[in-house]
Amino acid sequence: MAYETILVEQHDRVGLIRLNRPQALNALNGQLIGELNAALDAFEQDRGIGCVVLTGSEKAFAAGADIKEMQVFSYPATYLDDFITSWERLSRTRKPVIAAVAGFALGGGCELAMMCDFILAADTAKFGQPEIKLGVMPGAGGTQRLTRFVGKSKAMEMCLTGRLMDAAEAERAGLVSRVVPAAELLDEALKVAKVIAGMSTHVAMQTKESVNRSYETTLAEGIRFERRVFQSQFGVADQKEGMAAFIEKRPAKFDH
Ligand code: CO8
Repeated sequence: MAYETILVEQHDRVGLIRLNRPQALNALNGQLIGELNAALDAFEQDRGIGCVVLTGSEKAFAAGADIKEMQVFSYPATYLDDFITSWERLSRTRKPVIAAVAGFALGGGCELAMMCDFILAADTAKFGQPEIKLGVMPGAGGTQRLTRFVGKSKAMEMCLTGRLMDAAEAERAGLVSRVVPAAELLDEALKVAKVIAGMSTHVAMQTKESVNRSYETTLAEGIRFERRVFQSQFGVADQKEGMAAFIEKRPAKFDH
């Protein structure tokens, strides 16, 4: 499929998606989200892909939903068309997805990054939920996911004032896993993604599912879920290979 608003590449077993609307700081419009969803579908179906990296440009991961497109939206059309639901396809990706964020990740851009499994940030990254300045509130998980990442006080301040958070603060607050120099961001993200893609893909997917379960259930239920999945992994060849490789002091060769 030919894309106009994203660039798609494959690096070994890693799928790379770059948001690419430079004239609008990668503002997210319907076309971009449609193309992003199609690229994610393709990577999900491709057995040759074990991990996905989502990134933007040096200046912006994404400066939010496209305000020029949204300006004319009406209610009840947003309700009838279920505006936003299809924008959350990223959060339903079963394979691991890393967000590599440089520059602005604002509004829907911050929400998109938070839908990924973890965020690697460049030292230039700036995160924020400035929707309130536009007379609306975050609509793609910002009030929920940001609160879980950074706690109520900081999330509330950011959503109520629109204040941006720089990379250092985002790391201290637990929004990002690590901060790296901007020039190294993509290489580092691809390196980490290749490590993940080298693992057993089904074990990586089940690990992701289990960590995500911790947000949606009680501790006891989550532990039970983890236990069942862990036990089932002894029925798959990758467990025999991984443990034999350790004992034989050689790299494991997983059956992806
Ligand atoms: N939508 C449309 N166009 C945008 C957007 C945007 N969100 N952000 C920037 N642009 C455009 C500008 O209009 C400008 O275009 P032009 O040259 O034609 O005027 C171009 O990008 C460059 O932008 P600036 O000149 O403003 O660049 P600056 O470096 O001066 O400023 C900022 C950068 C601070 C990022 C500034 O552009 C800004 O404040 N942007 C808007 C940020 C914002 O409010 N984002 C929230 C949008 S609402 C939202 O995201 C709702 C979420 C809905 C769900 C999404 C699901 C994933």
